[in-house]
Amino acid sequence: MKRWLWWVVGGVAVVAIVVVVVSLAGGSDGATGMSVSDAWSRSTASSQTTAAVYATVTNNDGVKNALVAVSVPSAVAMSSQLHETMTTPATSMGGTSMGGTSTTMANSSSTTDPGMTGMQEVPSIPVPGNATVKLQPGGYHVMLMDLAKPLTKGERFQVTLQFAHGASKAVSVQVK
Ligand SMILES: [Cu+2]
Repeated sequence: MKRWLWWVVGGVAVVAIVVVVVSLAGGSDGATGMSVSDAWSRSTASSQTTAAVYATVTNNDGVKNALVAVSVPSAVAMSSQLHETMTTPATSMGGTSMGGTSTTMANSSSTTDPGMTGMQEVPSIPVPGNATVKLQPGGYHVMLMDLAKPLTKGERFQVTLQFAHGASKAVSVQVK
């Protein structure tokens, strides 16, 4: 191979390495190392006073983190909470579980009938290191309480997610 060609190959290699290093630095940039994507909510009927927000939360760091709080503009809702949806096992009817487990939803006004779905507020949503946690129907979600007005399909609003480690993150939520 001609000498000048080696210089070209070498040059390309150097450029490639620089690009990789720069993009890696960019990936771990965000003060928290957390990224949030696909934030969405269902449109609501005028009679609805609450709504759930779903999203994909990714921890780009090797250190475990957690979603610990969420805030929402008062123009959207009065307050917001972290929730977990749970289905009561139909087999628990008759109560083979003594005490403990049956008290988990005692504070919830949601139904706790066996086989029915209820939800409760949780203090935090854990996000293990280098892992992705999905806030999705049937699982974790952000609950908007006392909506200021119905959520209309196509509109967007912002919520701010607060993580245990690092800065908070403003997220644009798409109403579907
Ligand atoms: Cu909820």
